[in-house]
Amino acid sequence: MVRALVFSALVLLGIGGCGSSAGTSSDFYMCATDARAMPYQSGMSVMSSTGVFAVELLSSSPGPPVRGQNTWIIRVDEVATGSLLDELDVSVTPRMPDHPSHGTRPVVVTPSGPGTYTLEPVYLYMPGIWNITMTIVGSMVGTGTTDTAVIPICIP
Ligand SMILES: [Cu+2]
Repeated sequence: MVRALVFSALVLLGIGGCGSSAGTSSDFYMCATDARAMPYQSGMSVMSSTGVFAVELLSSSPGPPVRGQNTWIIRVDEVATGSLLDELDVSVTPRMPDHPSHGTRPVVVTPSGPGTYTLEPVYLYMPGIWNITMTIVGSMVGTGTTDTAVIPICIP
């Protein structure tokens, strides 16, 4: 009996750690009230941190992204020239800013057209805010440029 109670308490703590900070009894994360997220829209775009690259999220499948497995297609261009950039070295790391202790499955990046890359799996297995960080290395830009871009997505 004592054992069962301890187990229940641990389970509740576990759920609390990934649930809404608003303290509701719902198991849906309150995406609408979290100002850190960008609402998903196909074609949404972000600038890399020093403004060299623009990254457009052409599509998420499913879209909006769901809890679990997603496939993303992004397109990268050079802001200064508007050129689509092929042959970039793109690596992708999804992390939850509220849960520094875990990541997720490795994301495989596959070139799939002019300036276009397929990201799979984008495995967002918990509700809450995920920062999808893309580290982009462009040896053809300037004398070689590395920059990062982040798409913040909320999973309900
Ligand atoms: Cu988490």
